[in-house]
Amino acid sequence: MYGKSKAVRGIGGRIGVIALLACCAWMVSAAGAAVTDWTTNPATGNLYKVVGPGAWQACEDLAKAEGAHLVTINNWEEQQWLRTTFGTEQFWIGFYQPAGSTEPGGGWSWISGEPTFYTYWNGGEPNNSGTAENYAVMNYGAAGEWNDWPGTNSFKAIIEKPVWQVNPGNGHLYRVVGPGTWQQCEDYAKTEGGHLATIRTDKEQFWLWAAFGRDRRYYIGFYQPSGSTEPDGGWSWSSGDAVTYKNWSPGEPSNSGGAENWAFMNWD
Ligand SMILES: [Ca+2]
Ligand SMILES: [Ca+2]
Ligand SMILES: [Ca+2]
Repeated sequence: MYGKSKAVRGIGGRIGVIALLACCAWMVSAAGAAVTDWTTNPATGNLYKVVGPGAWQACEDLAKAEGAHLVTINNWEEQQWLRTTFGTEQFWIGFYQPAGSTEPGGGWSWISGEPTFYTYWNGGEPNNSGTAENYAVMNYGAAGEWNDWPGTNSFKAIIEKPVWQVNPGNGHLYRVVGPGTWQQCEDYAKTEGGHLATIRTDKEQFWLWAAFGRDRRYYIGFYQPSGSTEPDGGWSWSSGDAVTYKNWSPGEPSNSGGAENWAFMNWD
């Protein structure tokens, strides 16, 4: 299990890293119920289906009744999977512009609360054409690009339900979020009652590899508070747990680019 995986270098400072969220053992897992009308996206593990047609808020209300939200499109892979799976008609997605935002591009947010990182607007959109175009569809453009429409328009909608994986070794729940900055992902984790993943033992590290793979980088909850001695002073878990395990790649932490204060797994 210690075999070195293929390193994926060159992540670049502009690119957000996917994060592993861990949640408390007392949270009830939604898994287990036989749900036949949902489709699982193997890349995210989450469940998706089409509801509506209806106004944007009416579709979000349908989603909430199912423990879901209108879909959050986190990256190009998810965008393409949705189009391949559900087709090319215009669907409401969970992207919206809160009242008072600067038009036409200000304030766009995911109703799930996930970090806003990836967008795929059609050329010239969002344009707030007419009045109050504050809600987004996918598949407006020929390649699936997004448009802002008034929320009173009627479209079908794609909804997305998060699926947590249970680590039988500790009873904790985990899922992938992002991409986003470390802080964005940690803030989102807190809204779910958790934190970025804490790795306390080699067993927990191995389970994360088995569950989420070694070929993508994931932020974990390890960080270096400001004012710490570089490069290895002060490293702490955002959960507040004691530091009982470290799995730095040789030569890390290096602070090589300056201000390297947040850790991800699967560097090597
Ligand atoms: Ca998503
Ligand atoms: Ca608008
Ligand atoms: Ca528009």
